[in-house]
This record gives sequence, structure tokens and C-alpha cells, in this order.
Amino acid sequence: MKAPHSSESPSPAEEQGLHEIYARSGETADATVWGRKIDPLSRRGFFKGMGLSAMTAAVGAEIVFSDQMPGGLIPAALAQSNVPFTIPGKDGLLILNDRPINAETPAHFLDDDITPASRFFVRNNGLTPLPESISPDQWTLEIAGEACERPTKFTLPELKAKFQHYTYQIQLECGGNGRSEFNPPTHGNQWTIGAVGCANWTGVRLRDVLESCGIRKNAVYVGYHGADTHLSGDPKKESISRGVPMHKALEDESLIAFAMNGEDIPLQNGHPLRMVTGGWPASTSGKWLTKLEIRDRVHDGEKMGGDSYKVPKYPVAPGTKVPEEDMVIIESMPVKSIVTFPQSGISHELGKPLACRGHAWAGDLEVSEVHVSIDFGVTWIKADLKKPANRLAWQRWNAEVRFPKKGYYEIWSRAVDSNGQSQPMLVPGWNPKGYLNNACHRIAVQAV
Ligand SMILES: Nc1nc2c(c(=O)[nH]1)N[C@H]1C(S)=C(S)[C@@H](COP(=O)(O)O)O[C@H]1N2
Ligand SMILES: [Mo]
Repeated sequence: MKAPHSSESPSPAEEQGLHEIYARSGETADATVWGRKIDPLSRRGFFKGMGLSAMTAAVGAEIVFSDQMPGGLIPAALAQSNVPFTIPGKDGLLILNDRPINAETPAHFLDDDITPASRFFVRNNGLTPLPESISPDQWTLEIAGEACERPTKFTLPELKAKFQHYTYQIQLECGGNGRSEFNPPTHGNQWTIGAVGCANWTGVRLRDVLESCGIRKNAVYVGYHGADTHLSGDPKKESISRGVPMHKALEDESLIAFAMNGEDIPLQNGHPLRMVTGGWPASTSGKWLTKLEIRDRVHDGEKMGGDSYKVPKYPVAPGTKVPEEDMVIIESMPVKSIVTFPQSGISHELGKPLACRGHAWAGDLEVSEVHVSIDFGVTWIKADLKKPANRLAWQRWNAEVRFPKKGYYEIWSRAVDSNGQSQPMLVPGWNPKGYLNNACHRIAVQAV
């Protein structure tokens, strides 16, 4: 649970698991995590403010005897040894952290053309808004900023009524997906391959909404604000507030979405309203969206500065400290692919061809080819590759491999984008925050 290089005296404002917080002091942990105070005589906890509803939301049901619950305990629902936490509505995800909640999808659970809501990864920087604080009919989205002609506040029903609805199949990938492979390790969630998903998103066009509020000539960037809270609990702080330059905001596929796969967006993925700016680091797609600012400069919200979501302008040796002025904001993500069938680790009968498949995507571009290797990249066969459902959707690939004799093999997939750029076979350039690892995906197969 503990990311490398975490500082020596973590504060509640840092990303750290429940178990870490409780291990230091159960009673302070109660206060930090749930706003729960301990009665010094009875040793029972009592909840203040939203604390009880926060714990209720976390365990997924009313805690009938909450006033009898001893202080300093992690609810057993969250305290199982290997799986510290389950996320209501999610299935089979690998939990990387529980405070904030971060969970990735094992590759074989990404086999569907359209990722089901239950299998869509979760990357939170702060604390999820409490379900009872979300009322879709009263939800408002404010459009403002220096470069906004007519600042306006829409309710969600107004947004839906006023603007045309569009549905696109759009792939979102966290900029840090693949971070776990960098050496030396970099700070943050140690994502392997599954911080990616491709769902059908329905919403209104960001462009239509911004234009209706008047985009001034000096507009440069759109910054988002969401309703999640900072890990410190400080209401003046934001967990993340990023966005995209105007040209990306004005694309047809850039949405303010209210539905995923035809249903409400799951709570953890931004219910009831989120941005979807596909092909770019998913950190640009603000969840629990409450406000958009049309900025006259590059947005300077939380996690736009420092090293966040930036990479060095030039290749650096692993472990290098790069000056801030040499770091650039990540825009379109690099070409990448995954093997979603078979599941890594299977045995396959020798002599039979093995039909394997997966997806490939390439940021703002299209994927033009996918190749598959069973000999560690010495020879490759060309996979059959489908066109995307629409721009910014991932693409299905299929290939058939044959194993020459019994033994251990790896299936590697390597995609090439429409500019001729290929995935690297092994981990690409190290960078201080461990972004953009688009190495070939590798799975293990035994021919028996
Ligand atoms: N309000 C808000 N928006 C957010 C985040 C967040 O923590 N808060 N995380 C961002 C990051 S870093 C990613 S990768 C995506 C993850 O989207 P998902 O959780 O729906 O998969 O949401 C982005 N939008
Ligand atoms: Mo992310």
C-alpha cells in the first residue's frame, strides 16, 4: 500500500492508506478519516457532522449499532487482509490505495469492446463526495473565468435541456498508468497496466456550452473544479483542478458527460457530471464537475504546477532531478496496446492455435497497426486491427499464434500510430513522476 519515497511524517493531507493511518493511532485516525471522536470513559466513538455518513458510504450500508462501535477500529468491511476495501459497484478491480481510492482493472477484465462501469478504473486525488450530498436535479455547473463573456450557472436539468446530446466511445487512461515499471521507482500509485478504460459517454459538447457563454478572443485554457474534497478536509483546498487548452476543449468529442454506457456515471467515476477529454491524460477529465473557467492563461489550478502531469522536455537519465522550467505539460498520450485475452498465466494445449486479442489506442491519433510476438520481440506477426467506433475510441485487435514446442512463452503486443510511432518494447524514458510508460504489454502462456 505504501508508495516508495513517502515522506517520513505523513499528514492526513497525503495519499496514504487507511491501514497506515490507523497503524499510527487508531483514535487520531478516527478523527482524521471519519471525524469521529472517542468518549474517554466508554471508549466508544461518536460521530460528528458528516462522519457517520462517510463511514456508511464506505461500508455500503447503514451501521445499525454505530453508537456501540468501539473507537480506533477500522470497520471490518474495510479491514480484510489482502483486499483492504471493496468499492460499491466495482468488480474485480485491484485496489492500490483506499485513501484516496485508487483501483486498476486487471487486463483480462478489460476484454469487452466497451468497458462496463463495474470494470472502469478509479483514480481519485481526494475524497469522493458523499452520495447524499449529490442531488442530480439540483447539481449546478458554473461557467466563468477571465475569458468568459457571460458567466452563467446551469443546473444539470438545464444543461440537458438546452444543449444537444452526443454519445462517443472514448478511452481514458491515467498519465501514470504503467508507473510501477520505472526504475528508480517514482512516487505515486504503482499502476501496472489497468488504469485505462473505454466507455460510451453521453453528454453535451464542451464547445456548445462554452460558446453559449461567450468565449473571448484571449481564451487560452479551460480549467475545471470538482466537488471532491482535499485529503486534509480543508474546504479551501482542492484535490485537483486541471483542464485542457482551448483547441482540445473545442473538439467534437470533448464532452461534459452525464452518462456512462447509457446509465448514470458511477459515483467513483464522477457522478453526476464529468468532463471527458479523450486521448489526453485522464487527469484532464474533471469528475464531479461544478465549475469551468475559461482562462486567459494556462490554468494554474491544483496539480497544474510543479512536476504534476509533466515530463522533461528532453530525455533524462533515470533518477535525474529536472528543473521545473524544463518540464512540459503532457498533452496527447502515446500509442499503447493491451492483451485482454487470454488471461496472463494460462496453459495452452500445444498444437492448437491460440486466438488472442486486445485493444490499442494512440492519444489524439489512430492506431494503424498492431503486431504480436511470442519470441520476446525478435519476430512479429501482424494482427487484424479494427477501425475505432469513433475518434478517440480504442481499437480491437485479433491475432492467432502457434507455439513451436512445449514451454514458457510471453505474448507481447506492439501498436503503431498513424504517424508511424511504435510502442517501445521495453520501458521508455524515465521521468521524475513516472508518466507515459507505453511499453509493450506482456502476458505469460505455458504451452503444454
Ligand atoms: N474532481 C476530480 N477529477 C478527477 C480526478 C480527481 O481526483 N478529482 N482524478 C483525475 C485523474 S488523475 C484521472 S486518471 C481520472 C480518472 O478517472 P476515473 O476515476 O473515472 O477512472 O479522473 C481525473 N479527474
Ligand atoms: Mo491520472
